[in-house]
Amino acid sequence: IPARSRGALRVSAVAEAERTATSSSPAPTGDITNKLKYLFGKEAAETPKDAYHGTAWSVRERLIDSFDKTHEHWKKEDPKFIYYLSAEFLMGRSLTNTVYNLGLEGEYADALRQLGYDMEKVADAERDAALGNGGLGRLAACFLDSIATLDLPGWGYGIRYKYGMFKQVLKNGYQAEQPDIWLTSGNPWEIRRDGLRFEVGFGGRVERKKDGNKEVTVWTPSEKVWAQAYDNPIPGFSTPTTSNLRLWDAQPISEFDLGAFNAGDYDRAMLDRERAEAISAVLYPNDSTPEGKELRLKQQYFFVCASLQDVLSRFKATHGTKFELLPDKACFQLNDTHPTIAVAELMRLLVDVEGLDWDAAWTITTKCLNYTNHTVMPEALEKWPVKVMAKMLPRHMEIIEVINEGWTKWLGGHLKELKAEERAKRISAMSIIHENPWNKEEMLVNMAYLAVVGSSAVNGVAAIHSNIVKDEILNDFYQIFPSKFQNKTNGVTPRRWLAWCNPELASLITETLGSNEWINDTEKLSALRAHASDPTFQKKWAAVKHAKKEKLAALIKKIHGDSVNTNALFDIQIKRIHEYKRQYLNVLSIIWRYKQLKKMTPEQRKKAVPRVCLIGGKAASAYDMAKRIIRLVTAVGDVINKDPETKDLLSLYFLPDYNVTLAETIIPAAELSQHISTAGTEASGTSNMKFQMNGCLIIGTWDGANIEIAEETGVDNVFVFGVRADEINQLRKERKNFKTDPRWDEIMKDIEGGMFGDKDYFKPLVDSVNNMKVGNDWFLVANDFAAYLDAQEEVDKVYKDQSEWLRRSIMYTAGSGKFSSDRTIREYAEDIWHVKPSRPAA
Ligand code: 475
Repeated sequence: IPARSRGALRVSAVAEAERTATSSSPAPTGDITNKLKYLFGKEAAETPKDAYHGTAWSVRERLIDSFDKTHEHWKKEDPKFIYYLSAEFLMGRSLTNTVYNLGLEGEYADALRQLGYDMEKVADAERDAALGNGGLGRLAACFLDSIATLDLPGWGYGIRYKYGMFKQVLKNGYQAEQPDIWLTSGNPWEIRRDGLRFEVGFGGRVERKKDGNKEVTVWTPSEKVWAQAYDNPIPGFSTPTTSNLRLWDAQPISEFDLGAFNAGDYDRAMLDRERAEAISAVLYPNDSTPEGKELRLKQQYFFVCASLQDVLSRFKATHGTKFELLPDKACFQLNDTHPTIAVAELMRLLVDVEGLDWDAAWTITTKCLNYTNHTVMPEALEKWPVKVMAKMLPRHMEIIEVINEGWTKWLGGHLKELKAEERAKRISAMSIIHENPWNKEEMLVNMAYLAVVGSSAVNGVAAIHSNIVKDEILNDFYQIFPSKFQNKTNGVTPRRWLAWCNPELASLITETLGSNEWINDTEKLSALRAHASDPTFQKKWAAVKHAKKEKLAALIKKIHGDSVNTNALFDIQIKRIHEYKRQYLNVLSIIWRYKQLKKMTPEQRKKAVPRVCLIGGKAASAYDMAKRIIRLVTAVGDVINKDPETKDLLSLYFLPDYNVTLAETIIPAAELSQHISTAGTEASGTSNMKFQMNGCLIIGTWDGANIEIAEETGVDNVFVFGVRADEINQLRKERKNFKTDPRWDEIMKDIEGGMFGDKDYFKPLVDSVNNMKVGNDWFLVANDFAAYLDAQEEVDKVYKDQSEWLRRSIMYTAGSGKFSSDRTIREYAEDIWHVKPSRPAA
């Protein structure tokens, strides 16, 4: 019996047997070959890719059956729906997840075996759907898994980018970007909904007209495109519910200008098509910094407009024009400010198109919308120039002006106790439309302010972050509407991030706990605590980790051609490259470690803890400093990996093109993971939760969800170091008095002196942290350096005591119950959305 069919999957295997007994679906083997023959013109699966295509198109039909049943059920029941509006969904691969969530793994694994294939190899032929940058996009994907698994009526809405997150390659150690062409072989996981499309307009003019005695506003856009719907079914686990991610593709209204073509103007003939298709062509590759480009606003409005029209048209089909019922039937979660134009668009649809009066429309709008903030980076708070907005969305700009007038007037009344001058100051500070502080000529629309004013609830994504949102970022608003502000600590799906990516550990857990119920109820993992110090259990636990390390080592060998020491501590930092995430701090400590090893005698070296350090992540293409950090990693790696004296004791590899699939191999193999952002800068982090679930120890700052992870795991089990969030402001002010550590000075000299080559290229990096004048070393790398080295020393000490290390490792998994996205979604459903489960019959 293959490992995957045992243990962890026992319960679903039973469900599967029951399902096959009653199912009318064809036997997978024949179906897979049929799909290959009739869809791909192939007589047999000659390659894993063929086998993947046949399998995926076969599984797709099961998925559609389940999708249809769910949606028939919901149509009949008419429950309240949650719509998750997000510019990004970082889904990764679908085959394994679908097969496992639907409980079909045994059936398809057997079928593939008969065809001479192994499921894992076949799954490997799938390309990632990388329609997101990082944290916020992957969170949206985890949320969809939980929404379906909890039977909550809900959909995701987003953009069907033709090119997702760029592919990162290394050229001589520098990042280079290549387009992500992911749709070329067709996408079995989507259904194009023929005829389901909405018009989306841009630009043009706004006029008042008389309709009887009523004055109506008519917007005549100068440019129009179709938003064409593509549905991506989202299977829940261990439930008949299959929910939906509806993505919009931009298409031209007129196929092609035959007149222009006939006149010989071929370029003009294609112009409309190109302009339209550009809207959903590319994902902006920025994480935590907004892209102030017009096309970005166009993308945002495009998907919001189509999604709202879609929801309203379904609402009208059942409830006609009783829009006062809308808040009982639909609510929207704005994933960061990217979909915030929804505030103005819902107003436009209700007032201009449906004819509601302004106040009624405003009540409905604010009841339906909620906003999540995902970042504290001040530069990331989106602001659109009024000029840009007025040109592209003239009616929306007017609506925002009216909203702002109403809001500031209301605020004036609310603050009437204040002295006139103070009151004026407060109002101007909270105005949705305000001056650009860097350019007094320019007026800006502050999207976060619009989101707060237009929403019922506003939340941060970890306890500390929600406090920062209340006390700093949106403090003015918090003072006015304290009850709007909430915390919803992030979570990750335990299906993809433990059960499916680490079936060996999942089996061990299921065997130990006596059932696999933990997959739906991660609080049950806490029962592992009783086994944490049991040597027999520890041995089994260690064996799983070792097997996963071997697998990762094989991948490193494939990428870099080197064999790494699998008895070494696997030390990992994977996330977007950003100064605030401080990959730089990590590299500096690796340099220090290397220098120490070099000084040791052979005897001393025998006592050193060997480490394999891995760093992965993409730098936004225009983020120069982040690219220099990547180069520093590869340059340091080039030196130390070639040193025969130390290479078994220390190696450093950059893993290119970090993505969801790579994470699924890296995380189960990790023993130590790094979450070392400057305190107060990482809103939450979610990979920290994935590592924790997989029994990986954490070295981290008192930041984001690290804090809650430490509380659940036992603070003493976590390597916490560095300054706290409340010290940051003071420390930044005192930069010039800061005395750097002598070890730091030495390393800075090494880099400047060219120990790793490329010294000119690294100079800005050194300068950014090494000139202790006001404003420099903004992320306090130098400040935390000594404490970080101490914490790393503590890591070595504990690693030498393997039974203590393993005890902690087990305590991590045992303490991870809180960080299932099922918990997070339940909280959203109860506290914000007020949606209830509605499960179709099996
Ligand atoms: C946080 N992305 C993590 C995660 O809550 C947190 C911003 C602008 C434009 C495009 N993308 C963004 C983010 O701000 C983002 O992903 N933020 C991340 O959200 C989920 O766990 O700490 O950095």
